[in-house]
Amino acid sequence: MITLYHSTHSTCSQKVRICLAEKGLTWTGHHLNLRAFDQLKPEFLALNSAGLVPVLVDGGQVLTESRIINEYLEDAYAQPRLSPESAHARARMRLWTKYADDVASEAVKLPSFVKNIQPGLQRMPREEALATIARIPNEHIRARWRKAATEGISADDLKPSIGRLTEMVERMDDALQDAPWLAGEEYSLADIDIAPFVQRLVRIDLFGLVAARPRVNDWYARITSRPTYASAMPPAGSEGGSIEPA
Ligand SMILES: N[C@@H](CCC(=O)N[C@@H](CS)C(=O)NCC(=O)O)C(=O)O
Repeated sequence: MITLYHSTHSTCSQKVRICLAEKGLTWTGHHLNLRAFDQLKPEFLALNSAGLVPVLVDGGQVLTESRIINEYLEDAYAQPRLSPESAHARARMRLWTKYADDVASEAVKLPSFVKNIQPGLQRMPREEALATIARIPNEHIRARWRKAATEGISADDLKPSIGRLTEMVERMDDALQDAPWLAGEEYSLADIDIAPFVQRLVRIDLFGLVAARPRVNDWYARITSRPTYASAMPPAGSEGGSIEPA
């Protein structure tokens, strides 16, 4: 039995839900409200001491890190295949999944916080918010929440994120020059792992980066029209509904 601890609007959870849907796997979900700090509850920290979603439990084994979870699903449930056949294309796929993990995931955080978290957080009693934030295990993540709760994330703070997201779309545009999917001829984990960050551009008012690039726009239209994608993702632009960090 597969159990997923996740959050509707968390991009990292979305990567895993798309992969589960593509594999046709059934799973039981435990939804965490990240804005209400469900991720800091002892029962969740017992599963992932980092206090981050997603967490996947399969056959009693606990897995964290969305990229690793998707690689695990690909290894454990081989069909339908979500890795290209050729070794070169597989390497390209892994460069994209690493990029999604290292760069794209981090780049959407601050703009997402400004839209989704900061306003509500600043309405909370300051002492209460800071006391909860002090329990966040990771120093870097704790600092982000603290800044949002206190002086706030400024337009200047967002500039590096916007630069990285622009670079993400440019890299996609380059990759899609010669092939329909990011790793080449075949749809793969590369497309799955990057898709939630592209969809997030809608919510953070940066979708113009995609709209201005016909190849990326076409990729987005193809990926979002897959029934598996629709089943795993909230509708484009709905991220304001149930508010989560990233
Ligand atoms: N590298 C991790 C990152 C996980 C992560 O950042 N999760 C976010 C949601 S996308 C989270 O749980 N945030 C909780 C918080 O900021 O306290 C992965 O890919 O799984």
